[in-house]
Amino acid sequence: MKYINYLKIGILSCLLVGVVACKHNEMDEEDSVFNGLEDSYEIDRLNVLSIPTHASGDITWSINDSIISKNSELEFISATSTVYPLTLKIINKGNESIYHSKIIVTKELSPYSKYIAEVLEFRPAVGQFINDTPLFETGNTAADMLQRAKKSLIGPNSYAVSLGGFGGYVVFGFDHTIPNFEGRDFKILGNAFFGNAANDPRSGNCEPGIIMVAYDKNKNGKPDDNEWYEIAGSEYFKNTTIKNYSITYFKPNESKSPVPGNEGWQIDTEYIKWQDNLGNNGFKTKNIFHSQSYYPLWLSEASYSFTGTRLKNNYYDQSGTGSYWVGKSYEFGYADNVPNTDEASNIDISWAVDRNGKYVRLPGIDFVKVYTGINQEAGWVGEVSTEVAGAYDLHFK
Ligand SMILES: [Ca+2]
Ligand SMILES: [Ca+2]
Ligand SMILES: [Ca+2]
Repeated sequence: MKYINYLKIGILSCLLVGVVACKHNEMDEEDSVFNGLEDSYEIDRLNVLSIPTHASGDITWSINDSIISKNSELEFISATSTVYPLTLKIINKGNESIYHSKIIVTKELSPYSKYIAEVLEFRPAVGQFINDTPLFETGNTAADMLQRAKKSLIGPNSYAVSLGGFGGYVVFGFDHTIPNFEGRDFKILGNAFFGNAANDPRSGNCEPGIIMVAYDKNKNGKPDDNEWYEIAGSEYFKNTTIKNYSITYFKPNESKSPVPGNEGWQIDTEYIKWQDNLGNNGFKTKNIFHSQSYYPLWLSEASYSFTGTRLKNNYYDQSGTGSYWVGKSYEFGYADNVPNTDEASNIDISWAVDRNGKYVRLPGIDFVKVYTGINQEAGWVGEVSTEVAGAYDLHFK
């Protein structure tokens, strides 16, 4: 009996200790005392330094006389290696506390590249340049095709990969964080050009792709699902733009009898079946200019799908006879939408929005995804398909 009593008391006191410890932790989190800054912080240039304080109240981070943040966690990035004097002021319940430190920004040991450093995913939709740009050879796997995309896109001498029709995408990254400074921050290269005979001077071969950006906030070297944001281009808030548009493409039977159309360029008007989440379906046409399969031959699936933001069709038949199709460029915020020399091919990270369309303030970005934003066949010109031919950091020196 005695033994059992002791045991009971033992358990009871453990429980009490547990409850007290638990209470204590809750108090710590609610009224956590900020213990001040380190004497100094060190970070390579073009990397984000995060200094969380968990402090509440009116918080001001400044360098000399410039306020750089009002958040409880400072996220700081510099393009140059230098030392910054850092001041943190916290006003809480009438008490003002001031902390001083410095940020030592060092230069990276092996030099960074301003261009794409890594391609993480390459998954094009169907299209007339699929299996061609980049080239598919018998036996190639998805991994081989990713390798081809890397060869095309990494570094300064990059060239185009085609993303096919709506949804087809590529994901790439940089070897440093592209900082979100004042104005536009990075450029995506494409093969768009304006047509000499186009009535609208900013029309021609313009095939806008949606741009998404990821800031590697948890610093694990990967773009996690909750780190992606869409760049809200000029069409984002318009009611002609369809969010969460989904499309499925079905693998064609390449040996079936073709259904030629009335136009001489139409080899098979019932070539690749597609359906979307709005109840529409149809076929992609095979044309005389491209005879290879338009379905990625490295995919074994009988169908595959994409979801994203769909822009209003931008191509129209200017001639009225089907001979001259032109694509109208959108004002800003898309890939392969204007010539590479045009300011509209430059992107501001401040245009990033979350899933609810609310602007987010990112210190910089590490990864970019581009996908074709149009689901349209432009006569003999074929499907509207975004090409990506490289990208670079506009701030990099
Ligand atoms: Ca910016
Ligand atoms: Ca991450
Ligand atoms: Ca293009």
